[in-house]
Amino acid sequence: MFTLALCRPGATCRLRHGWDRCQACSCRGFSTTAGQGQQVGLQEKQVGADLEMPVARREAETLFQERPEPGNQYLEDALLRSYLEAHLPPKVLEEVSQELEGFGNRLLTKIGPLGWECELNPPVFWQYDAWGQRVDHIVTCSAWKRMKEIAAEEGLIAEAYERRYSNWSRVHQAVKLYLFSTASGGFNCPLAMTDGAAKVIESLGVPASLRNAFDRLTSRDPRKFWTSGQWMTERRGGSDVANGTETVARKQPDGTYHLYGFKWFTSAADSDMALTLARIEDAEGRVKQGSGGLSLFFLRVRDEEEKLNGIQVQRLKAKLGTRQMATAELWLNGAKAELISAEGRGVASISNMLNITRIHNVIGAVASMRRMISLSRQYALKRVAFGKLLKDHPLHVQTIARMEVQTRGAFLLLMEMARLLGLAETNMASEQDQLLLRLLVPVAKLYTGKQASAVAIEAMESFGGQGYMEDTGLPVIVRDTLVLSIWEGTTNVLSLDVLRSLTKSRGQAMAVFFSTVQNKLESAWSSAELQAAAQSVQDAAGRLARFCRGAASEGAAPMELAARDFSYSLARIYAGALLIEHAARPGSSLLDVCAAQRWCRQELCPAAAELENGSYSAEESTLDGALVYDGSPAGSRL
Ligand code: UCC
Repeated sequence: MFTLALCRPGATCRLRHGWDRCQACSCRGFSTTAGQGQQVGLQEKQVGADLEMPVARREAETLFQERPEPGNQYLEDALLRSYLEAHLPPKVLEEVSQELEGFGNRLLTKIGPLGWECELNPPVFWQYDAWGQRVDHIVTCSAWKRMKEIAAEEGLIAEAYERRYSNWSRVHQAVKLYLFSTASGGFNCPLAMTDGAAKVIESLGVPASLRNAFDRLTSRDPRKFWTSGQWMTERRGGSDVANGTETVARKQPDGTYHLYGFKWFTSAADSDMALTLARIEDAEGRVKQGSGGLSLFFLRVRDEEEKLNGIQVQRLKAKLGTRQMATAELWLNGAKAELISAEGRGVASISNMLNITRIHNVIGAVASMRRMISLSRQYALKRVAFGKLLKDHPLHVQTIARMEVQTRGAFLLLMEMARLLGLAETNMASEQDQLLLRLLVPVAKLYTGKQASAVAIEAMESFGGQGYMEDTGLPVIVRDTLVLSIWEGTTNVLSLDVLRSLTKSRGQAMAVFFSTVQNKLESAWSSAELQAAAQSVQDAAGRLARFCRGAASEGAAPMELAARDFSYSLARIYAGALLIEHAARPGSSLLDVCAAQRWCRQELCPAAAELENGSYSAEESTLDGALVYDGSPAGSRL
């Protein structure tokens, strides 16, 4: 329902602009929002005045609504600040908070507008120059280039490798990336891979031949800073890398290799270097198939004269989202590369990169959720419907509150991974910590990827039709969020990775999981407010333990069918324990307690619930097939 009112002179207009665009308008218009503290009654008087305008004139006026205007993201994020206060040593907290406040201001005033510019000026591909020469030039906008400089200046990668805050450096870096993510104009993607490449090189002990690359990937100097690609996907396999990779590597007399093949998706194709997989040919030109035939290579994308290194760009991908960032199809036609893993250990080596980019994926997911909720919450303070502000409609507020609970659980999962990674990188992690981290990365990636899509779409809906309008910037966040459950491993592929991590640890990872959950609940048992929530988590953990024992006796097939529900159970139980732990700390807020209680009211162990429903039986699986293929003679299984 619209109320009609005069637009304030000088009020901002969102037409053809993002949230932070034009200051030029001073028009009369239809207002459907009330400024903070503004009374609806005043608007109604104005309605009368507007109605006296000639109808034709009124129709020509601008629709005017006040935009939601979140402020400094760091200062406005109560959960983030309380997490840092609870965990960081006081001296580190003081320094980090100061830096984050400044960064929050820079995001608001400088980086956010640049991010929007990246969206408005996506990369373009020039295959030929005016004179018919093939140039394969990916042209990016000046804002994108500036983002790269800012990433270096802010130490968005360097922070993790300098370790100036010892084991807390990863938490610090994760928080900066989280704040940066939705303002970054897609630059969070190359940063994820840059971090992953630095991690791989560091885990190799930074060999002399890779020293220059490592120093550049982790540099704070914008003139030196490099970004990296991660070229894993080929036409026959995005998920099934082991069987889908066709690229071959031919050894050269100088010990380097030339790569020949076709990379089907290469994100941030304007990067300076890449890590990629290929099969080494033997003297007879044969290659070994499967995972054991894959090795990991380092290559520069261009040489010192900016000429492509035996690479041809076939085209840029037409994507649903992340359009600010160039994703390309690349022919490798003799690209000079260096072997950096043991032969046949390519997948295991690149998994160091994968685990980092998966953590970045979680960062992106939590950041999107947080951003969408901030905008939605702000809007609810201004938008009037049915005679009152949205914030005064309990159903609307309940919807935002449910998103908030989801976001809080996801945020604490993220911080937990960053904390464990920080311990691992400063030799302070126990074997148990490392097993837990290996397990939590795919769990958090798959769970938050799905949550983020759901929350982003729900939050978009909270703006009504406005949420669907391109120039509000909201659809951009939604589009860019939808990829998070796909790239870096889909939900099902990651569910299987969860099983891989359990099998590899011979069940130890589960034991660590259960004991850690128990420890986190410890402080809640004496709290009248949190006892029931803690009991729910404990019960769910008990059901999951029984589920595991049953699955162990039944073999791999039912476990594969249960993999997704099983992973969701791990995520919900662990996030529940984290929320409770956070709420049970001295000085916690009512909201911390309330979020923990509400999280724990959902089904925390869907694997056990689905097992009780018979979902993983052989009959159900046959029926699944029938449901999908019934009526299709080619596919029918009955
Ligand atoms: O590149 C992409 C987009 C880039 C954009 C990045 C931006 C993201 C951040 C965004 C910010 C907002 S997308 C392409 C990504 N591709 C994938 O994620 C691949 C998905 N597929 C898988 O993850 C599969 O599970 C594979 C490829 C890992 C399966 O390979 P294999 O060879 O069949 O698997 P195996 O044989 O089980 O594992 C081989 C070895 C084993 O070690 P060993 O031999 O010692 O037992 C495994 O334990 O690799 C080890 N391994 C791992 N180790 C496999 N996965 C892992 C892991 N995650 N961690 C540790």
